[in-house]
Amino acid sequence: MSDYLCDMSTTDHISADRLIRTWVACGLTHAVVSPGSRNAPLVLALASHPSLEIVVALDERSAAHVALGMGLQSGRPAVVVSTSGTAAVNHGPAIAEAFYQEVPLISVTADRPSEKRDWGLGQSAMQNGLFEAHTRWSCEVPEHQNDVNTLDEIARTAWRKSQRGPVHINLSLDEPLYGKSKIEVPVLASAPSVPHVTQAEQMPEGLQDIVCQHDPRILVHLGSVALGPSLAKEIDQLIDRCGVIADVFGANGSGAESSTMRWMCGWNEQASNQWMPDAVITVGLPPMDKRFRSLIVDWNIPHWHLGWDENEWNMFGTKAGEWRIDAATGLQELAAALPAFNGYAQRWEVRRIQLEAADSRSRNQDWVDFNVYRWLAEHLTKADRIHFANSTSARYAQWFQWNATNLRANRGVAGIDGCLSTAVGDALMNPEVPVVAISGDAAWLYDANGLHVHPRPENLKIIVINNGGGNIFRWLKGPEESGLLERFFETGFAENMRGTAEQLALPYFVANGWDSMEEGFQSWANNSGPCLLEIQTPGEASANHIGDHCAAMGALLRDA
Ligand SMILES: Cc1ncc(C[n+]2csc(CCOP(=O)(O)OP(=O)(O)O)c2C)c(N)n1
Ligand SMILES: [Mg+2]
Repeated sequence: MSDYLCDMSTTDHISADRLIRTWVACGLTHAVVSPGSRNAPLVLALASHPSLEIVVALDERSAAHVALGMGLQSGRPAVVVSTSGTAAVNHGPAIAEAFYQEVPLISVTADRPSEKRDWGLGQSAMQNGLFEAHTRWSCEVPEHQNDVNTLDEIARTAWRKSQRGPVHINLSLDEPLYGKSKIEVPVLASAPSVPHVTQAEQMPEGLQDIVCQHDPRILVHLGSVALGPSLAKEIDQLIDRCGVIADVFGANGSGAESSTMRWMCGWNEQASNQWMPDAVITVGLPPMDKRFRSLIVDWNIPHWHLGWDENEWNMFGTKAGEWRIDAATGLQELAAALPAFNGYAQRWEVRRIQLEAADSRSRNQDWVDFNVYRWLAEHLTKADRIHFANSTSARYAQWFQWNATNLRANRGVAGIDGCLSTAVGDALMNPEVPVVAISGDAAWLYDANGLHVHPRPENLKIIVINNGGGNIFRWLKGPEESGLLERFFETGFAENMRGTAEQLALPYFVANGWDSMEEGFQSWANNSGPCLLEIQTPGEASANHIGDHCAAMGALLRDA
């Protein structure tokens, strides 16, 4: 980027102005601000850049998730700015999520001058180092820090470190907060370049030894991958060469099995012995399904993780090493190193075909969540991106083929607290493509604040599956056995979402059976702006159905 000149009037707080201007020079295009006074200098500084898209979000928890959503597709950080006190603390959930998903994000929290922090003033909290555990880098900038070189260095470091996840800057700002000055000086001789250049590694030796064996038994698990395009092409190259399970949040559209839950239908000890590989290679986030993870733990086989990720998880307790390489390139190299025909891979392919046959033979037309998601997968043809909220939505997503370029879910920490806001950020960052958010009722109620934003994304549509609370708690044995399922776990909070939709001025459509589904969906699909389709389903029947369906598939597979 060439020299950057700013001749608008900006804040007279040099630190706020300088940080923002350096980030603009680095390539900042989007910022999210929440109302407050302490952060006014940052807001004035942002507003002095006409090229910036600035979104105002009421709720800081949503604001930070919106910024996370903006970083998803672009791989560039958005800056999210809050005032002091609990406002700042509310950036926490999105920071934790961005940390584990490794999504770029810059959080700037305004603070009181350090000498006044223990005066017991209103709206103050311990903000210094607040997010240290979940940031790639954090920094305290005192109110008297006016040295432009130091500020440039801080801004550049933040920008560079944020390529791998969130950074946090706690910026002290003293009153008066609303003063302006006109600045007409060149900001930077040249914009800082912050490429992340690291040498890709060769395949680790121990893994090479296994790959080079006669007919190796290798299992690749691709989990959720937040950034970049779908890895479907790379996964498809592996299907004939090893066993592959590929999460739709990493490789939507691949021919590999995506649901570990489906893959384990009818599972027993004999199957476990039969399918045990010599090594497991993971890419992206860990498997979603606890049962599948336990299976790999029980297998007790060497595990390599492929990718640049910083998390370095020992997912199964048998970590043999990391293969530090770009995920797409690593998968291609793995495919090239494996023989073109592999007996173990063939058995996987046979199993996948059997699974599909058993799955379709076990289906019926009951009005339950499983069939609703299936119907949506078949009918949602105009979405470029689909965001699934956590809980059963993210799990049903794995069962079906979705007609979209990318599927997303906040699988870093798997919270229900920012799923919609993340989709809002993605939609705002990419106004030219249709974005759909599919959420459970609790996740929707939790995060509807994500729509208290200006401007609102015109390209986002929402579907809420209202099954009367957290249906996932009916998938587990514990809540039911405790006798406390409905009161403390499932806890449905709203009969319907009409009121929430009205409050948010969202056109509202509802379906509560197959008769109303077609019409509700078409009205929703034909509505030109943001709107909500609520699909009301029976919770108990939906939970029973998925259990029965897996059992029916299991019986068919055992007979196969
Ligand atoms: C912030 C946060 N709080 C609590 C949880 C635990 N939790 C997981 S799923 C869930 C219920 C989700 O219900 P809903 O959105 O209706 O989805 P469903 O299970 O019905 O698909 C809860 C409370 C969580 N994941 N994140
Ligand atoms: Mg629900």
